[in-house]
Amino acid sequence: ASRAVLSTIELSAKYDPEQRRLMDERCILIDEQDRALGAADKKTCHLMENINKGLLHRAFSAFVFRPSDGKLLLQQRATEKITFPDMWTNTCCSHPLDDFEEEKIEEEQLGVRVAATRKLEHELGIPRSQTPVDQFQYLTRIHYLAPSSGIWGEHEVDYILFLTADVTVIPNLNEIRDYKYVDKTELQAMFDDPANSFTPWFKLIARDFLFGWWDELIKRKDASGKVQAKSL
Ligand code: DMA
Ligand code: MN
Repeated sequence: ASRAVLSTIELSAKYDPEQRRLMDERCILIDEQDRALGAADKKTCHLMENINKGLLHRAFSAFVFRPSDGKLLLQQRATEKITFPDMWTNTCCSHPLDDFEEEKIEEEQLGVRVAATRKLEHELGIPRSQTPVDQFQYLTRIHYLAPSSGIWGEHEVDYILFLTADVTVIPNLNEIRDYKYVDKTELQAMFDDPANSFTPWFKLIARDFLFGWWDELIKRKDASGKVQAKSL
């Protein structure tokens, strides 16, 4: 997509002021081979009008598992979120930013690892010391497109990161409404209950990858109790 043809809008006062401010963050633009092309603000990147012209950016989805029982930490997005409000989803998703030199480093997925550590602290209040960048296991990256409501949507190459760690959660209520730990059976029961809504990427990752990887995670629990995920 050429920058010249991109659309923008004025964010109305109906949106939460903090979430409006965060729309000024600068995402990393990429091509379909995940090669960096430049940067654009988060607002521009998430307008369906631009996504329909091919605009694509880099993202991550982090999944934190509790070592003692292998349960996955889920979050419910805050009502204040501009995209996909109130939906249940994996532990934390966001974008490596062009605003930070470290988050642009591609070797060993360092940029997305640093961004995951930053956002686990911002959204869930998890101290950075509990999420060292080298402890994340990189599984794969997926290219997906999903409309949200109204003018908004997602179009990303999403890096999937697993972390098995004991974490202290102090929720940032501007970002998340609720959180809970679930095992596979409990997650399936949540999916089966029509009262719950889920983000499209979490449904996709759960269907195609998560349930299989989760088995590996549990099987590979070694004598020390440390859980290892299989990298594909
Ligand atoms: C964006 O997540 C990333 C993915 C993988 C959908 P998000 O909307 O939670 O990001 P942010 O909270 O930074 O806007
Ligand atoms: Mn995005």
